[in-house]
Amino acid sequence: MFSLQKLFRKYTGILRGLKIVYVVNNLLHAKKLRRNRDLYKRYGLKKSVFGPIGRHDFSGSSPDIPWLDRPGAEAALVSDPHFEGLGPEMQEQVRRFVWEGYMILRGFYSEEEVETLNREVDRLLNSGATGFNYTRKKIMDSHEESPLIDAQYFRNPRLTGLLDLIMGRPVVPFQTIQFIEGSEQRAHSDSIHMTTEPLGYLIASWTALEETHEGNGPLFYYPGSHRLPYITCLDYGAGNTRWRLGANSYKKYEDYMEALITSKGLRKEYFYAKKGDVLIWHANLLHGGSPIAQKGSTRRSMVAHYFCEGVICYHEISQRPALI
Ligand SMILES: O=C(O)CCC(=O)C(=O)O
Repeated sequence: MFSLQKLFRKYTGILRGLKIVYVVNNLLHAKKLRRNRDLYKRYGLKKSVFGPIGRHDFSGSSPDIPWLDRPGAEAALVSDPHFEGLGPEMQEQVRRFVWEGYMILRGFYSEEEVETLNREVDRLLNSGATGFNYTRKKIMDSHEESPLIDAQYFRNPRLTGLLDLIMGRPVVPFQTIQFIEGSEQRAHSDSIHMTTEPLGYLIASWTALEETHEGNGPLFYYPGSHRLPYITCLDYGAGNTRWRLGANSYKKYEDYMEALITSKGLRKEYFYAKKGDVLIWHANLLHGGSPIAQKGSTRRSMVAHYFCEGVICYHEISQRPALI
């Protein structure tokens, strides 16, 4: 069962567009998905927990908004006892998250911690315990093969404690992605990939495992873009039908976002990071990876995504429930 999941990670063919394939996979993971029954009931969703799910299943917008996205968020933040306990530098970063949708933690991991992680990823790759998925860029969920990655980086309590504070509820570690070279991914928000109902209950951390510079495809983001409306398949004409995902749905999404960025005149910033720096971004912050200008250069990094407790988690692009 588990190896089927692994096989599909590398597969790029026609099956990826058929909703029934995901339903079969959902049934193979019935135990995980049964837990969603109470959540579906709570949010008034009258459908099987094993079937496809998408934004179209929810009517209107939920009144439940993450606390740092609400009007008056900064005032609420500064009067929170947990915020008071942070040092001035961290406080400034958390305020930045409210207004700009990201925060930067310089030197969060030491040089030694970074090298330990790099060695561990190499060990997993060399032994065949892990490998690249169908994108040929991403190594998915290496924490499942490595207690070290799981405990010291993915579930690092210094990090998850901070994420709990930012989200206003406990986070649920969902997935990790290791990169050896830059992703060269066009601008997107994570919310199209990992969606929640109510919206906004996802957060990501990005850790530099190598210095980034103009040549090796640095991460970029658009400060403040998290305050734009959430874009879903309903907005860009994904072309999904009852049985199939729309052809080139993701490409259509990327084109739509590019046009949106131009029409809004959004300002692009680059994250020039040193080893061990961490960037945390909001579910709706537009970001991506720059083209690799120096061909062959590496840009080792690790991304981790966290959902929150008590919300429905799914994948808007592939219209399937998240397997947590
Ligand atoms: O590391 C990168 O270049 C981008 C990663 C990314 O966009 C993501 O994981 O959502």
